[in-house]
Amino acid sequence: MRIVISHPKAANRELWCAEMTTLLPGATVFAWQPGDPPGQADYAIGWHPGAALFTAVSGIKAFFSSGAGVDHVLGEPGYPADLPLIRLEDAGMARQMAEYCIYEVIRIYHQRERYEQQQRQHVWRELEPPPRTGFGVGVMGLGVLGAAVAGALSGLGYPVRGYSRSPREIAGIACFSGDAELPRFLAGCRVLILMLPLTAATTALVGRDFLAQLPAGAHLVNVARGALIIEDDLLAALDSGRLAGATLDVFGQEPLPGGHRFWDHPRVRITPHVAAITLVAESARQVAAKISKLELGEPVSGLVDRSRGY
Ligand code: NDP
Ligand code: OXD
Repeated sequence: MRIVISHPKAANRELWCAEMTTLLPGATVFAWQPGDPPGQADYAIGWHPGAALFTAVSGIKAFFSSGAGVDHVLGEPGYPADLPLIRLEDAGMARQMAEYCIYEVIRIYHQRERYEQQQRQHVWRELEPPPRTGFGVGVMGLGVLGAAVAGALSGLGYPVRGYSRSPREIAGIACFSGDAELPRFLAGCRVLILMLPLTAATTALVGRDFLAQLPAGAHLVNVARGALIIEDDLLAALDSGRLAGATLDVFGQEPLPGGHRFWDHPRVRITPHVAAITLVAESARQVAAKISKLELGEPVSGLVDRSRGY
């Protein structure tokens, strides 16, 4: 069996090659990047595969995304229409996501930014905490990662509400779904965490009308994909103070250009797409187990439905 690794970062290519060689000792694992000679492989693993991979390397039976999202693959017009696409499911990302979101929610609930401001001004003043029961935290997207984030926040006693495409039932979470329930969901979110995949239905979902349905003074946390948001509309809501803050891990253009207004906006907190990074050793174990199943003709989970886009 031959496995090709295609990743824009050389260090990741090397790591994936080493891990997969150890896990599947009978396989020949090799890295490929544009400009390399053509070859043959049974499976491909990677991030942002260019169209060239699929013309240069023949025989690929399935492509494994080295991330949870698959927009980097489906946005590639050269990706063969009938090639099965399998994504990472958790693989150590759920805990990272939960920690990232808990950290943000706790900072917001406990008004840490205001205390930091007071410290700079040498002000000793106790601030009234908002009533916990009214501090609704919304998680939009209740999949593998969203459900983990919602569960972790609920475990800390925050009143958590979740939103998904199809109806869900999760103990302790008020679940909403579908277009008709979106206004009611948004109206109860003092903090809204975006955990949706980027698809045709979610692109530019978060615009002026959407943001206007959040309570005044709400915070937005985007750990999903930048293109979910219409940036000018978000900036307008932040400029006016209607939205109290935004924590952004992902952006329409990454790296975020140096001159972008987000960088210096007093209500924006930025991290460079690190909310949940791919842990290669753990991810490789998941992919190797799935390849072994496919070789036995068994079904695997994490198969992307191309018509839904996730
Ligand atoms: P899943 O596919 O497991 O879950 C997706 C969830 O979104 C499901 O609950 C689904 O609904 C819901 N959903 C999809 N489309 C819509 C829609 N149009 N309206 C409402 N709900 C919708 O994904 P994961 O939880 O594994 O990952 C989520 C995303 O997180 C990834 O796609 C990726 O973009 C991002 N990510 C970001 C990282 C970072 O470091 N910033 C790291 C890893 C992932 P339903 O339940 O009905 O199917
Ligand atoms: C992912 C990501 O989708 O890192 O895994 O964004």
